[in-house]
Amino acid sequence: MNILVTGASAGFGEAISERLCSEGHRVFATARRLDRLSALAGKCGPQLVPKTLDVRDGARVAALFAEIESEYGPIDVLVNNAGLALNADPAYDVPLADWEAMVDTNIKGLMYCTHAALPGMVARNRGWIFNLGSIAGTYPYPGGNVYGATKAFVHQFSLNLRADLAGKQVRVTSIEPGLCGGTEFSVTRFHGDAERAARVYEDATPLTAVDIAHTISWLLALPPHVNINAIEMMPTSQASGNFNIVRQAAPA
Ligand code: NDP
Ligand code: 8X3
Repeated sequence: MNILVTGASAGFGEAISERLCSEGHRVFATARRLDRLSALAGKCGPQLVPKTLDVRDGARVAALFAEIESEYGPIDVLVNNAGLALNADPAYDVPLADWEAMVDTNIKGLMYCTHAALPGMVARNRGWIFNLGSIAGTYPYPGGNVYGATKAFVHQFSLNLRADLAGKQVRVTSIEPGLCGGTEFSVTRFHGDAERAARVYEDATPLTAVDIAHTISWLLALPPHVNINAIEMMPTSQASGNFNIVRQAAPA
């Protein structure tokens, strides 16, 4: 199959691309850092086709999808993985630019890629879109503010797509992991503070990018009449917690 993965230069996207190449698919590995995609191509061989893409650029998304389809044929599977969290401070302390970057990437970028791929999938009555959501889209936590809200969008958008696609062979799955280490996610979130990022995973045995790649590979093996709407994944070291109660004097 022809599979396009966004955010393939690191973390989940890199592991997903590598895994799907090893299973015989042609993978269009996209991200902004071409040097990292080229290194991945060196590892995976000619089945991995690196392409530069900033998902925030809607015109470039449309042009790249059209270019790939005319050269290689239709995209059968889209993995909307590119995304980021910026900042874990309380909402009232976060620069607006961080919120905008998350909305532009996690919501608008995912929307542009879906808009470019979906009509062809419907016309061919064949396709699968995987969207990377997060447990942050379901469970609020301090500092989750706009990041969690963008992932709530991913969850609901995925379900709404299926509502429009009922009866068609176009599948949509929202993959919603919890704590997952070994990627650039937390370093990006903490604006390059690697020590603080490492503390997030200390003694926790988090999920890994390979676990996410394994899940997509397993889903792809399901029979054609099965659509998994959403998958919530956590390491065994994590579970949903209690509501927060701040014990203090009653407000005046
Ligand atoms: P990483 O930071 O390791 O990788 C993010 C990828 O997204 C990189 O390849 C980066 O590439 C790409 N990217 C970022 N911005 C853009 C952009 N504007 N255009 C194109 N590509 C972009 O993160 P993870 O692999 O950990 O996360 C992947 C996805 O999974 C994200 O959507 C994240 O929100 C979600 N997720 C992560 C969890 C975790 O704990 N790690 C848990 C739950 C969900 P480049 O910089 O080269 O463009
Ligand atoms: C990443 C998981 O819990 O850091 O989406 O928000 S979490």
